[in-house]
Amino acid sequence: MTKLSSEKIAQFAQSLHSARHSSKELEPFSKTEGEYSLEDSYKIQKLGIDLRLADGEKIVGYKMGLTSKAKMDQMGLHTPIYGVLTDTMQIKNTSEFSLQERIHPKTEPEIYFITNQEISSRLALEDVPSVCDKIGVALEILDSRYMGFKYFSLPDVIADNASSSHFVLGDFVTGTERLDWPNIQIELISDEKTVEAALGSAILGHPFQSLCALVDLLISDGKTLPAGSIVLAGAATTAIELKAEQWAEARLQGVGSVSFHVKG
Ligand code: OOG
Ligand code: MG
Repeated sequence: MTKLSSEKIAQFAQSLHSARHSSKELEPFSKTEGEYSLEDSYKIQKLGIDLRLADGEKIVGYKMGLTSKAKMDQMGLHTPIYGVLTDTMQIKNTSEFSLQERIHPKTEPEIYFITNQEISSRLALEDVPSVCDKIGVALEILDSRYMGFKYFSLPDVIADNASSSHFVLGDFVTGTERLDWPNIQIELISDEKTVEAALGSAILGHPFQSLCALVDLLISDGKTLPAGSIVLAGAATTAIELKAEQWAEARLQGVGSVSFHVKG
């Protein structure tokens, strides 16, 4: 396995940042450099986020990725990962999303959490409701900076901030409301037709497990999860490509819905 120099790490972070701004696809680094470590890939991700912070963006939370079998199989990668969410990635519920300046965007249904306190130690599943003000339904818009949105290794996708582009938060319940989360139905709807559906248990056996897994990953990196963080649990179904004039919607049984309209 190649150990990347700090110059290479900075260069990759800059290439991904420029690719996002210019909507140009890159060769995955593992194709040109060979295998590199997860540790190096999170360093690239962090430098990429530092570039966004230098542009005036603010961190608002995290996204978990590859937390369901459907997503793992779609991407051919089988380990949960995380990425960082910033304020400029958020778009309003029911608003327009332009395809201009994107590479090959997709959307997928998500469950989100908003934390009500800093979390600095391991979290048990049953403690999740008490540390969340809101648990709701979201749509994530993904856009990989790599060729054809495919053929990448796990470090490549981590370096690319887990293919994040934008996200939309929709209806929610308060953390204290009791719902049968593993048996809740999640649907992805395109132009009023259900195109993907799954149960909450598709996400690591229980959607709350995703928040626990994020906390574990952050703690092992010496970080904590701040109060007020938005966390996306990872999609329970595969993602679909966006097309001009499409209405994309996600529905979470007993919770509500979220949508956006695609402009060409
Ligand atoms: C990686 C991001 C995965 C999810 O919800 O599983 C993700 C990708 O699909 O390119 O966001
Ligand atoms: Mg996702």
